[in-house]
Amino acid sequence: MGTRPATAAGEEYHDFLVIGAGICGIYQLIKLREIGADALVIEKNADVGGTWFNNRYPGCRFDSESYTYGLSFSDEVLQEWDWTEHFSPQPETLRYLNFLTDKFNLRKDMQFGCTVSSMRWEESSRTWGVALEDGRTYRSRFLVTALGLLSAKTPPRYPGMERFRGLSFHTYDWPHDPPSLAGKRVAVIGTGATGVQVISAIADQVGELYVYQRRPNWCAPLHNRKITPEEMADIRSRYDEIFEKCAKTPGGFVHGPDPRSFFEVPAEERQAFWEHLYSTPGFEKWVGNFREVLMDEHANAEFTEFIANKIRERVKDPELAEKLIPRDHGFGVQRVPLETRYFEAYNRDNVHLIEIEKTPIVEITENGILCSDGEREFDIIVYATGFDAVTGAFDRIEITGVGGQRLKDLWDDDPHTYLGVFVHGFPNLFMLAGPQGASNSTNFPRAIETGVNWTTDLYRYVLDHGYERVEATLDAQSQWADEVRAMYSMLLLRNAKSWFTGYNENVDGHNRSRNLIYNGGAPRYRKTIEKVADAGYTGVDFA
Ligand code: NA7
Repeated sequence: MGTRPATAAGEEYHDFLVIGAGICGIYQLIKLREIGADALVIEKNADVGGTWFNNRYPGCRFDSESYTYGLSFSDEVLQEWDWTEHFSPQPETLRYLNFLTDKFNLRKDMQFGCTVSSMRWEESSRTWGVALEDGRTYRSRFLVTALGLLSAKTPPRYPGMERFRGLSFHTYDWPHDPPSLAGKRVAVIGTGATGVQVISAIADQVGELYVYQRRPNWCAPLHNRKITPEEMADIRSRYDEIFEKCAKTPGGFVHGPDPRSFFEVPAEERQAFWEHLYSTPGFEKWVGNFREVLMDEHANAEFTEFIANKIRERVKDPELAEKLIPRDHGFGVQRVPLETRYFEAYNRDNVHLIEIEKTPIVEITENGILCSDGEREFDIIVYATGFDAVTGAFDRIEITGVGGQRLKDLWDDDPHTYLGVFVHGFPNLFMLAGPQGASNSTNFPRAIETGVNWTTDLYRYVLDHGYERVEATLDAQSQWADEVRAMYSMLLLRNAKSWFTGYNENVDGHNRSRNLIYNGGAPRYRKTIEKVADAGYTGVDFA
């Protein structure tokens, strides 16, 4: 790296500063070391793990196959690590990330307890100044964000929440020393992927469980099971094949769309196919379905009815079953929560459903929750109300670029990026899980590996040429925004009120759709970024 820029007293300098020590930051540090770069990772938590460090609620686990979630870059790691369940539970995933960290001795280039409050571009030195909440400061030539897609929790904004005398927390903050649930009166607000996992896991542990449901979700069975040693040996022998399959599917999973057209397959055969899908593990029923299910209203309606009937079969009380069936959106246009006996939980006497669209929550009281039909008392209230997805983690930091432009203001209307990696006006800032990138719509680590390999090649190119300033052009960014917008328009999810469209009523200004994610699929994204690199990084200016 060229000359070291001047730093203020007490300021720590590194050529690369990576923010976040989740799977993304971990992999980026490994790759930065490979190219001999001077890099430091700073992380707000007390240790590595990101999502898997924070989310410790009961039932928290992968919805993607464990062996497709692990990083593929090291044969040694693949050979050494054993997954014990097809869909790994949180403690095991956190152990995996610690295993990686220890194996590559990463902690020596990581600092914990670093909550970043601001990141400011300084044009005169072509560096970034980063300040922490506790006053510590850093300076770097290049800044890499690995902030996570779902790391900015959004509790609801009910009056009186601070008054509640029992225990209450967002699922992201489930206490590391978990509270006893035995015999407790527990409320869970929210029925997204998180709420569904919590509800299923605790229904038989608590005294009484009240589920406060705003809108039901289309859930489908996970079909998790243990991985036997023989199965693990088989998986190990097939890793190349598994990762190759993931590389070819739009979602980066082992599941790819059925090659047949919905319209070519006779109705009876479709039903038989769906019965089969419903019995298979993981996201097969979502992303292994006919493509038209996610693109065509008629095809979507038919599969949606198939799933509604499954709910009717599984929930004993027919009236209750109808309440658990979504009415405002079809299957798969929002993130599909995968579940283990979720619907059966409602057959238990101690589980009760409160439809808050019919009897809205008025306030949280000292003793519980007051709805329009009266108050219920609780020992524990769990807010499973989701996240300010993708941009939330950026918005919580004061990020200023060229001429003092605030990133939050720039993205206020809609996020703008080039390839999900760059933002014009914010030189030397590389986003590993930024808006409009492929990681947010696919199996995260698969996309991260692609993205980090690509950015690492870019860093090498920059270092080899002695460049000190890298910035995407406005033109390239506008074209990318158009492409992202066009892809939304092809999918039924464009109309959904979910984090896929950046919709979140708990955040000012986010109760509308935004073009947050890249929906073109992993292979197409990979092809695009490879083409950009092969052509000498089109759309990027170097100085
Ligand atoms: P989600 O999927 O955004 O779900 C949030 C849930 O909380 C959903 O059921 C919401 O109802 C409900 N919600 C949100 N705000 C409120 C308020 N104010 N009152 C009542 N209910 C509310 O987040 P998750 O944490 O479940 O999942 C996030 C991702 O984590 C998931 O996609 C996986 O990738 C892992 P709504 O449906 O909006 O009516």
